[in-house]
Amino acid sequence: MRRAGLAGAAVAAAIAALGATLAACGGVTPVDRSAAKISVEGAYIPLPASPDMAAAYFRISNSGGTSDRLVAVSSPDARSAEIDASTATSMDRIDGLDVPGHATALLARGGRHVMLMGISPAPEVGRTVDLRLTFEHSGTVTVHATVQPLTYQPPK
Ligand SMILES: [Cu+2]
Repeated sequence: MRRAGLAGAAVAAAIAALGATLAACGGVTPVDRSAAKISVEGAYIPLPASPDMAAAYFRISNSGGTSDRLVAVSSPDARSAEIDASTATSMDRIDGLDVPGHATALLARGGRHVMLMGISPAPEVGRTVDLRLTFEHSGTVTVHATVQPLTYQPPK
């Protein structure tokens, strides 16, 4: 009886130790459920051939723990604005753009962009065009996009 008791205790201790190890390895890491925290950097517009149609590019960063989504765009300096996604052969309007927690979403040449139609006054290099970006959780962010020469390459 006594031996069995000791063995049982040893097994119990081993199981407890194993349990502690498992607890340390998984499940204990707190999940970051903090609110999305959006910032927008590096907004620019390559000088368009005509004020009727221009593309704006920028980087959206989310330093919060939960995702957010760009759901609408507008500009006080343009007749209309929309979110587009380019492919090799076409350009399609998209409903929105997800920005997961602790991640960035890049709008860049050849890909996603904000299309601006009817910019007034006509864009000139060095001038800024305001963009209003509305996010599902973070509300509306106003961004000043700088008009750059057509060949401009943003810093990496
Ligand atoms: Cu477009």
